[in-house]
Amino acid sequence: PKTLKERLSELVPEKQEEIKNIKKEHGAKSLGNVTVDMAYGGMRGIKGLIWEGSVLDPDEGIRFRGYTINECRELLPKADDGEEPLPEGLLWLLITGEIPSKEQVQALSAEFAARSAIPSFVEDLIDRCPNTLHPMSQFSLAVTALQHDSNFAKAYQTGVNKNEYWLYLYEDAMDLISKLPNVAGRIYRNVYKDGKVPPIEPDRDYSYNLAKILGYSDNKEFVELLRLYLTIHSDHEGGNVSAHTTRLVGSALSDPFLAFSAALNGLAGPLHGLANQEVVRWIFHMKDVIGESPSDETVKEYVWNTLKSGKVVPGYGHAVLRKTDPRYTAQRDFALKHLPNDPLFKLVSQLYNIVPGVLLEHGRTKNPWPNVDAHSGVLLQYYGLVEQNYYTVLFGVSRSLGVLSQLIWDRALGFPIERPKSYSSALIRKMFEGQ
Ligand code: AMX
Repeated sequence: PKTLKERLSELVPEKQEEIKNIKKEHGAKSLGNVTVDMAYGGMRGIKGLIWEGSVLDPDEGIRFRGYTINECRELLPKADDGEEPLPEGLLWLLITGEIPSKEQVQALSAEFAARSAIPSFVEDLIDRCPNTLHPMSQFSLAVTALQHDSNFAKAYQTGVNKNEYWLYLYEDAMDLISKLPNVAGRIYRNVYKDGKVPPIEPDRDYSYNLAKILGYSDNKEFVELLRLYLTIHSDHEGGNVSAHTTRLVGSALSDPFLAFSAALNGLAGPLHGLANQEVVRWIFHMKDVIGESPSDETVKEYVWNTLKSGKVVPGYGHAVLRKTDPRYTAQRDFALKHLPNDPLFKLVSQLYNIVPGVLLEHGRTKNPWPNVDAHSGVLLQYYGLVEQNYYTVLFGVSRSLGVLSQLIWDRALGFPIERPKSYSSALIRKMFEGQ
């Protein structure tokens, strides 16, 4: 069977041709109106990006290359000992639009393991970080440092033809994804354990190896959880902060290491990826204040108190989604199957019954339903990975799959440097009030 790079090499010219035709046929057509409110409002609703890997429907949720999360769970190849999809297969799907064979996915697992070593100066850099430095900051630092070995940056310096950019981009993307378990695992071991990092096993899948480095691979259910986790956090179309940052920074022809470390800095914000940490912190605080098995009434009061003190309810709301996030539902399914009686899961379920009603009554948020981050922490807690400040690092490992898939295409399709137009408020007044 073909390797991923071989298949991609066939697809690139086809896709280039397709885009040329789309632009020729539809290039002058409008995707919608841009209002002053949109310009002030975080560009919400402006359709101004092309993103091939996934599209987010407000009601239905994400589809990866046209496949829902449930379809991916069913169709993507599994490990011999597992039922959840292997994220390697999702990467293949995101890059090519095709469901790979089990053999092709196994080849990717082996390739990731073979490329996984990180330079010793990056190990030293991570080891020198104080344990008080947030794991996401350490993660971003280390990814920036991996830039040292960027194929793309080197090729650019030697004056490679721009038609070949994507080939180097591809190598960097594969290197970066492969090295993330060693980076993320080392941070975890340093900050929370004894600093000893076990080796990657060349014949095991990516999620198993990440679980191993973290110290949880003896638990098959945890490995399964990681397979699901890494699959569903990978991509959420192009406008979210981490995806858009990767695109934006990469468009300056900064290499994938620089683009992805910038994305991690955005993922580290509490309104984006850090929400998974914040959810657990918020629930623990709730337990401290109102006890382990609170009544619905006291939970409701706690949620109201959060809102009244001018804070967000973490894990709820979304800029695009208007229904329960299918990534939430997939994790809830997992919990119902593997930890139905866990007390923390019961609290998460109780919140699911109560928070949307409160947010609706509060009347501000456009979407009262839970997002992916409302559920991920409770699963990790159950298996003993209790250090919530670490959770966004796992989100980051997964997000690499989606954003780097697209970055390869950005260069293959010759997307230009991003440079939207801005106005000042003074100019807005002048434009619409005259004078
Ligand atoms: N709790 C309280 N208020 C909320 C809220 C929540 N969960 N979600 C939205 N709101 C408020 C907004 O702060 C805003 O208030 P304002 O009018 O006073 O400025 C108002 O409702 C309207 O916001 P919106 O249009 O519904 O949302 P948005 O597109 O501006 O923001 C998001 C989306 C996710 C940032 C927001 O819902 C939020 O802050 N949620 C909590 C944090 C969170 O879970 N983030 C993770 C999202 C998923 C991810 O990226 N990983």
